[in-house]
Amino acid sequence: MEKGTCRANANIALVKYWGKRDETLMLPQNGSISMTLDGMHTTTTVEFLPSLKADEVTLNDALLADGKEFAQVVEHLNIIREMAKIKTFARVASKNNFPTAAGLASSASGFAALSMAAAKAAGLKLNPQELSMLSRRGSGSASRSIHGGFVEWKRGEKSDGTDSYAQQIAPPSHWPNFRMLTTVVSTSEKKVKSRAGMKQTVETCPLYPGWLSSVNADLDAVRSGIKEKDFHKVGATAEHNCLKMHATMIATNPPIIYWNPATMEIIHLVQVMREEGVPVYFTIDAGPNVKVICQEENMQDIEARLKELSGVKNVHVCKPGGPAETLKEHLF
Ligand code: 2P0
Repeated sequence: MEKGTCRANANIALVKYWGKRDETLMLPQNGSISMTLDGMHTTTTVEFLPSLKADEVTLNDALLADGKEFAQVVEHLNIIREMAKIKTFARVASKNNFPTAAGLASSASGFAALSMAAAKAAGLKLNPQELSMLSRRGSGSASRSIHGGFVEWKRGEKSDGTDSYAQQIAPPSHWPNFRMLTTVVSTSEKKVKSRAGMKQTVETCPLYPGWLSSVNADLDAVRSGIKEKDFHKVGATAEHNCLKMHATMIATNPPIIYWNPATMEIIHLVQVMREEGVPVYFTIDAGPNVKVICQEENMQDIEARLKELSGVKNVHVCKPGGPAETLKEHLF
């Protein structure tokens, strides 16, 4: 069998995925919309080798020993082996080009690259819709990293998940001056992982029904805002959507508070800049790092103002990026 090597970019949600309706099939309670990030990617090579006695996985050149990460990769390879009707173990090498501490979720780019590379190595011919559904099984947000530009992951209605996959809303060329500045305020590992945090929210948060009943309006606004290139509509809706998600986290029992003082400093600065007339908004995922949303013409000033804050360790500038792709050069 041949080797498969693929590369997928990370993504940041403008309308968030928060909560599952099926934890095995990784089906979401609500749809979500993201921007794929240019140049923040994972590259993965997979080869199924009859000589192996077990799967062998390296991440950033370090062998993954038994542990949660290794188990998740093996579980995902099992899904692909079942689809391809093979029993062969695989060698997997995966590398992120962004620092793991950059405040970006590597599970989205990681499971998209792994799905595409392993499907290719197993001889499966999957279309983007099937690849998105396969990536979803590894990590929900990975379903969106198959596509470039602005992407919507449909909630779907069916219990077998066959209608829950991501589709492109617009390619990167549609809105090339859209920018996402990822500010790093903390590099320590978060106490509550997204998977556990969303489960606890669904199970214990009295505000969660409010989240669900308002998210479709946010999806409509961000989807049409992207099509119309209405920066204010997209930014304001994304910011409000993120605050609603964090409100559900905070009102969960026990509470999950991902923010730290530097997070608040950035939120305040964004509000001050907006009062000064600068079109700028923020979004925050399951952690303290803030992603600042702006357009290229205001980017340099905003970046400089962010770097003046004592709590900001680093700022990474991202444009809309391309889809997951197959590479000819392998990692081994
Ligand atoms: C998102 N997050 O839409 C949301 C916003 C975090 C906050 O997708 O359990 O790593 O693997 O499906 O995809 C992070 O959750 O969770 C995430 P699993 P995932 O980007």
